[in-house]
Amino acid sequence: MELKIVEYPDKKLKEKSVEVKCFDALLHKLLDAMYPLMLETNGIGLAAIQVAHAKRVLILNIPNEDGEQSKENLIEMINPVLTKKEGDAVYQEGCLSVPGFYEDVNRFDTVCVNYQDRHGNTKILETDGLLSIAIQHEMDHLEGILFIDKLSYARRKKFEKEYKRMLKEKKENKNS
Ligand code: QAP
Ligand code: CO
Repeated sequence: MELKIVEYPDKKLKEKSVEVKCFDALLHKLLDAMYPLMLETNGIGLAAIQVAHAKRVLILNIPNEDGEQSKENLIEMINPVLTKKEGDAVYQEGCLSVPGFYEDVNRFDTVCVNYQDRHGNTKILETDGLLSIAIQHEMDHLEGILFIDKLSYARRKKFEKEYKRMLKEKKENKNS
């Protein structure tokens, strides 16, 4: 399966993803193609809408103490639902769909998430720290929400200015 990352300001990223009902080979193919792409692009989390598939699917792979990612730590979540959100956390986030921009975002500290694995088995995970932030970030993608949508008016303005400049520079590099 040939996948590529959809980047802001592509309107595709605003789409609401739909529930997965078929835990079939096609779903497995999508998941299997998302993981290597996420590693190649230096991501720790990726939602299916970021590769133009509007399904309630996301993957997470938090690096270990040595900063290394491994398939053993890969989490695949289908149809995730938050059942608990507690405390406050601020984390400087980035996104593969908004390359080169990072900003502080307010999140919950601890979450409990119910989801299904690739076979349709129900799972429950309660977590905090980076994994909790990543889950909240990726679940926002399923609703068509980006981390830049959660910034204050002033910070959003700063983003638009910086990002436009970045896109312009990219274009100029291409044309020269
Ligand atoms: C979401 O984000 C996330 O700008 C995953 O040039 C963010 O993997 C989870 C990335 C913060 C937890 C905390 C971003 C790679 C990767 C870039 C990512 C870039 C290259 C972002
Ligand atoms: Co993202």
